[in-house]
Amino acid sequence: MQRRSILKAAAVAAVALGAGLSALPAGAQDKKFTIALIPGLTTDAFYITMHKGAQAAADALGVDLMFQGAPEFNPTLQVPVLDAVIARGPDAILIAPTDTTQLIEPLRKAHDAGIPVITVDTFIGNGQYQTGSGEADFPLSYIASDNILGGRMAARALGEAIGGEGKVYVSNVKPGISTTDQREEGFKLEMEENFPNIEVLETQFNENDANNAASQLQAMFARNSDLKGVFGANLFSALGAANGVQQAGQTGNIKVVAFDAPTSIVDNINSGLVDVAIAQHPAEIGYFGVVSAYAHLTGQSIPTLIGTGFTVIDKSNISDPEVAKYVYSD
Ligand code: T6T
Repeated sequence: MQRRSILKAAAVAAVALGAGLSALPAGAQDKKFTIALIPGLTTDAFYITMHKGAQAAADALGVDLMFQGAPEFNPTLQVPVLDAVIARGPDAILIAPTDTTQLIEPLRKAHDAGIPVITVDTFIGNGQYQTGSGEADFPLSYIASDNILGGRMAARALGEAIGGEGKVYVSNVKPGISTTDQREEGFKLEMEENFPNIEVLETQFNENDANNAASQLQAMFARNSDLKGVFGANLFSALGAANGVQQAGQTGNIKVVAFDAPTSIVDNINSGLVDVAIAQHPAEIGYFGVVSAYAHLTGQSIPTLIGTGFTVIDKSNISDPEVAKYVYSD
């Protein structure tokens, strides 16, 4: 290995290990790379936090980071943003695809143009990349939470909160989103396997609109006066479901387990409206997204899958700074 490659490899490894390296060794980088990050939508605390993590890695590596996205979580709005980014010719694209199938062909254009693609948070196809199948396996890596596990964790928290029996449902965004589909799948599997006395009612899809989620909660309660709990499968689903519980005057009677941890959900934990929040680590996703793209661009091989962690937040630990640091940035 040439001396320069060794220096580059060392720099990437040091950053990946969080060694706090702020500048690369002289001459370690010949070209200033531009990496684009396309979130699911721009105004969501989850992606705002991911952007911060990505920026931290970009600053450490001397990379230009471009953050461009749509105002809603919607493939019809995301594809033109992607096309515009491809036209600007970045060195790599990190993207949270808003649909498992509708983003395949638009992303293939980037791949065909020689722009490496890494998906963050969500995946396309079945999320198994570089398998040689040719079926949407062209992204280099998928960097995200384990969403099946997260759904199982939510089911355990809700199952325990309601004492192992009664009716619950999942407030979800819409089918076709890898993350929220998997959370629902994990939630249902866990309920089926370990909570035989809990009935999971039909999922309510809110199109990522908290107002819809709130109205649906009230309609579900009107039809099921013995409703015991709800799992909000992402930030807007959880916020809306919690608001619905409050509007129905059922705080504490209908338990809420939230996926994601914006400050508003933390307020709801403090007030007793939400029992548990499963915080993802979006800053980690953004950080390792940029580090992985950089590693690839400088000739290193990268893992096809990088799993990031969760922090379970409830009233008992929310004031611990080691837990509070996982609350998302607004
Ligand atoms: O839950 C996150 C993200 O993981 C999901 O893919 C879409 O919704 C969020 O951005 C929260 O709003």
